[in-house]
Amino acid sequence: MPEDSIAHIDFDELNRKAISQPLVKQIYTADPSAHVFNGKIYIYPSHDIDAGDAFDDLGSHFAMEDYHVLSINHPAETEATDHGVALHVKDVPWAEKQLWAPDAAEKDGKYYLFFPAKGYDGIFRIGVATSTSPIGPFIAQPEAIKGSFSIDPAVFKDDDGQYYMYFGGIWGGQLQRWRKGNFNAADASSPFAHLPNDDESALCAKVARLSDDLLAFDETPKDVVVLDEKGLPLLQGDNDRRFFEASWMHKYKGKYYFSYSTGDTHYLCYAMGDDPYGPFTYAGRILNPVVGWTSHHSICEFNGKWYLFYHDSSLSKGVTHLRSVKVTEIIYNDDGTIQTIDPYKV
Ligand code: FUB
Repeated sequence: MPEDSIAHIDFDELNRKAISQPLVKQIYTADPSAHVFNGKIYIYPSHDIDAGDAFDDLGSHFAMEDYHVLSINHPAETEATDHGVALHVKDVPWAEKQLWAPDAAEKDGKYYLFFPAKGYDGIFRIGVATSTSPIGPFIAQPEAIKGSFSIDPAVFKDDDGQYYMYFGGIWGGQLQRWRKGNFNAADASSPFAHLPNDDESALCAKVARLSDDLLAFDETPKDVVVLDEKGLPLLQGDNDRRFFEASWMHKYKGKYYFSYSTGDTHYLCYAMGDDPYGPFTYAGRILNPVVGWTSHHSICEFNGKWYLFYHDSSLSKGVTHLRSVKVTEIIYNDDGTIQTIDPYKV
């Protein structure tokens, strides 16, 4: 739900209608990436703060400085444990600001926090930090991942033990500036410069297999192509369905589900495929718009049920950059499609 349409919302009423409540209320959190490690659910969110930056279409108001890890023992728990600061931007040598949506992975008892941040050159890249504990503290690598760019890393471990990173985001996420392989700094203040025309194929999220130590790309990132019902790539002008940001990958009954946010139309959508590289065919909406401009999620299995971790701005009464993470169950239809969730009961 865009910010300009919140003026008349009765937030007490909205919170009564909400299908779930914030998992933490003492801090603002967003972009929740949930994983089950050692039988417990760990949530890796952005830590939203009000740094005083004005709203703009580049997302300058998302000026986050650190990450906290949250945990719950079961999705029915109403209050998550906040494990405190796991990584601060001042401890990331290459990063200046804007710690946006992170993700985490575990391999051989070691934990990896993947995160985007803007460097001192104003360019978003993706870094990695490691820890012996799922709650950190995490120690950042001295440099961003070589060949990385843009935002919103999501790391998926396939059944064969290979790890893949899905990433990217348009507008303030700068993906459109990398269309020719190098960062295009022209028209720096415009979130729309360098986007394809509406009748051209939409910009795609990217996917790259990770190296064995999970600290590097093992290949040049490839396009995550989403096809329409005719087998044609979605068009850039198809704002209700095309990729904007917030990639996630999960596997259900042997199918790969690539899910993402449509950004300016505020949907969480998904597309299905038979291979981690795609192509994927658009399959529908997972979540209708929430209060707040952004929508961002993860999907996680726990004890045989599937859950959507998402956020909204209901606790802050609609402030775009002060969001709260929530969880609700996902229901699959027999054909593998996902039932669309309304975040507020009608
Ligand atoms: O939290 C900052 C940015 O907002 C994320 O990186 C995007 O996915 C959007 O949720």
